[in-house]
Amino acid sequence: MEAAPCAVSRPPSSATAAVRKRSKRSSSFTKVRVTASASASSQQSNSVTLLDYGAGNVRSLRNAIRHLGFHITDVHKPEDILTADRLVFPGVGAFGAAMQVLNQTGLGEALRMYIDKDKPFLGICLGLQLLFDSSEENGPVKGLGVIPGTVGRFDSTQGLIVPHIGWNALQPVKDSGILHGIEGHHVYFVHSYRALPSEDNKDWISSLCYYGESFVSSVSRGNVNAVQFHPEKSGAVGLSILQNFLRQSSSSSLKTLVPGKASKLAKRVIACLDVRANDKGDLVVTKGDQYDVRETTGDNEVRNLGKPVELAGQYYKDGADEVSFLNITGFRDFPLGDLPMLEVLRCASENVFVPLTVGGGIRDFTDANGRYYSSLEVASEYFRSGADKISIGSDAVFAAEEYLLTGVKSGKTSIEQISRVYGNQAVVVSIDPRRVFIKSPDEVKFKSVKLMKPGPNGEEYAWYQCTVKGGREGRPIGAYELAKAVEHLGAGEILLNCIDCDGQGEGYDIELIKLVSDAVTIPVIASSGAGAVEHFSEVFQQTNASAALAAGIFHRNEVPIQSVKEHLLDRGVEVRMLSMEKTQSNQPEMAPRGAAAVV
Ligand code: 1PR
Repeated sequence: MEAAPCAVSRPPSSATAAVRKRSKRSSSFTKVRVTASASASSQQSNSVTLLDYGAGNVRSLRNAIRHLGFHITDVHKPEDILTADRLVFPGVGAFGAAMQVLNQTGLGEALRMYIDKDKPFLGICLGLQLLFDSSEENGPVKGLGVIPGTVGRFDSTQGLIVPHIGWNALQPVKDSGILHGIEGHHVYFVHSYRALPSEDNKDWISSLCYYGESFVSSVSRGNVNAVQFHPEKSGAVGLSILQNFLRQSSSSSLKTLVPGKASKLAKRVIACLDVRANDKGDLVVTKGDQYDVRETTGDNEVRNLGKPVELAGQYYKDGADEVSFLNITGFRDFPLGDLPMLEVLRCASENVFVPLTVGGGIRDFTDANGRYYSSLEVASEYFRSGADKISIGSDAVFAAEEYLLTGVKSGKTSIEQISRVYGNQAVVVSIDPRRVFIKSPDEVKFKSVKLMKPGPNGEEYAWYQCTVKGGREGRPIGAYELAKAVEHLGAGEILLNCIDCDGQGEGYDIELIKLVSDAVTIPVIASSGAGAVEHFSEVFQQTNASAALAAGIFHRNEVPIQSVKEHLLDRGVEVRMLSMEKTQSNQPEMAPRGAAAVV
């Protein structure tokens, strides 16, 4: 079913209705005997069949396919696979759970038959891994057995940051139609498991990618293709790959990109939108000074810097590698009652083809009618609305405190619940620390740093006290301790803010970012304080941050995202640049608007 047109307004339905409306697709498959004599296809030429077994968010992929002018037909039973003209299989969730669904419903057998017949197929992410013999993820678990080899986890024992999240470069090893011209361009990966190249599977491999080792980033044989990265989240480059598959282009009509210079995992530049309702009840993008978002003059209104969907679209076109939405009053409102926020996400995801993160209010909740919602249900609603990752703030602090107190993983915290179902790469923990100056590290039990610049009373050290509820309440835990605890609980990434630096434009808190990014082996996003392009190179050159997030300078149009990236390139920091499609004028290919623009 096509989505209703986007308009962010207060919908009439209640939160409960929104939760009830959730798709039950995962349980709707019935086991049907698969025969090779399934009826001939009646698909239209602009129709693509999507195998979504209901284990996670494939909204972005649906949006990308529709954006390219194609109509989606969903698979409900194994025969739908056999009658497909072209099939896209975006594997989501864990390998074992996916294989269980495929085996129980007969879809796995149908998939094997479809692939055997060499019909047009595109597997994405887990959709590539499932083609292999087996996976070590919670296993070993047997896969579809189409490609020889075992899928294993990246090795983080030597300090490699896992999950592998971000924009990395492909090294094509053979000419595969859909990857035409991809060499030198970045595409977006997010995964902890990978398949390795071997003698047995070398005929399948169409490209490799380097991350600590060379792993299989795409396979291709005849009409069967699969990619480890996410084309639907890889901006214009990814859309051109999808389009090459969907159009089943002859080699003469394949999209060609101007050669890029990508060679390795890029540092990411993230635009952040702090969102809340203003005093009139409209959802606006706001921005604080040390978390105070009210104007200091007049009626002390909530600072209004624009409309969330519009700004997200603009930042995508400007080259942001990710866009984050933080619902900054989510801690006091029930997020599923905040339907405009879900609507913002739904609308933004229709035109933004880079990853979207959303945070604010993710926790277990009991509403006024006594209905209990788990944090997993809250997060699921965000994923269904278009989020690729969710970000947990206050609730992660309480979870970490509990874990450090008991030393036991209860399995019930929001981090554990959500990462178990969606994978740890989908769970970001947002930390809101405030600097506390001390004269000696012995004054506190928390890890402190020696300051480059002494505190107001000559203090030489500081520790970083975590806060909850948007900085309103300090907690007895430091940023270092919290980061390590949430990594153990299953967080896949850390968004590291700093209340002291927020909105000040004087640069990131290098001491804090170094402290945390040296302590964990999951990616750390540096946040708070960017005011000039030099602040970005400083944070990447002096710390292990994988990404740098900024808000104020982008909202106030002080520095365009492209200038940040050009500066970083100039300083030898690898970043993703907007791709150029080979046209007569060689204009940069921005986000294509509808199929006509990209044909
Ligand atoms: O606690 O799970 O409900 O999540 C609430 C989320 O909202 C947290 O991620 C928290 O960081 C965020 N938040 C709460 N209150 C505020 C506030 O500003 N009053 N915003 C807030 C946090 C910090 C950054 C900001 C950077 C960059 N904003 O997101 O965008 O500091 O700004 P800059 O480049 O202008 O310096 P929960």
